Amino acid sequence: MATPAARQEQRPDYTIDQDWSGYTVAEHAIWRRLFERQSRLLQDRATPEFLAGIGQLGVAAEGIPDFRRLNDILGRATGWRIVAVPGLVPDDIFFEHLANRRFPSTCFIRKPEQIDYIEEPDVFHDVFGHVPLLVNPVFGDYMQAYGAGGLKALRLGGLTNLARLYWYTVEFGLIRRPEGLRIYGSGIVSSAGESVFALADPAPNRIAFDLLRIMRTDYRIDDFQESYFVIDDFEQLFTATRPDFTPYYAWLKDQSTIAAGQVLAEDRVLHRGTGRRQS
Ligand code: HBI
Ligand code: FE
Repeated sequence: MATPAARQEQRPDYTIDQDWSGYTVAEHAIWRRLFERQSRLLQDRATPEFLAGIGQLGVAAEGIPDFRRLNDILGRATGWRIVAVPGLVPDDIFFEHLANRRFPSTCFIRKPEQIDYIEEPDVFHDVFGHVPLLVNPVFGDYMQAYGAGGLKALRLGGLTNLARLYWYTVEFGLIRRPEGLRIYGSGIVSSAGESVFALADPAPNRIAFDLLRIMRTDYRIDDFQESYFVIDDFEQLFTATRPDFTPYYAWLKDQSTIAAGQVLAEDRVLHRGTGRRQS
């Protein structure tokens, strides 16, 4: 077992060692329980790119993955790499990692009593939720561009706006597929309850992706989302974020904030939510 000192040694970029051999049998069992439940739920709910990523990262089925083994696969696929961090890191550090194709992941796993809900991201959210799509070249490029855009947003006072984009795409995004709506957001794919709710419940709005509209929209951190935004494909995300955001931030400064559950006359609405939670 690793000494506590080895766990706490943190570098200036906030990275630590994962200390993979320090996980207990019980911790690996929690991962497997979450992994098996989500794999089953997501079979006909997650976007095929996500399921393909899970397939490529096969080692993740056995227990909490060793980041070194995942990085061999991920590095060969898209040049992305997972780095271990102790928890949420400051925005500038987070963006700097993404801009260099490093995904910061927490190491700890939730306790058995937190199996259905945990406020802070744990290793299951960070790895199962985020890493499979980093195997996808277009999505990987979007994440890197987001990191570079984040560093710029910090200089331009646009962080609140840009964080909403991350929330409604990377964390809670839906995608339109020929076979129907599918999930790609990591906050959804790592949650059993929201995997069902986001696609099937009549309560939330499902609105077509609109960059500036999303950057004006508040979000909920304490419950399932009241609105989901739907992209056509990952190219749409990457293309929408290619322009210089400087004029966007200037414009957004004078715009009112849109409430999380609000629908606008100009929205392209795929499903108008009933607003009442059914589940
Ligand atoms: N740190 N480890 C970690 N994971 C995150 O998702 C994260 C973070 N720091 C900041 C942050 N996210 C957000 O504030 C940005 O997406 C805006
Ligand atoms: Fe996340």
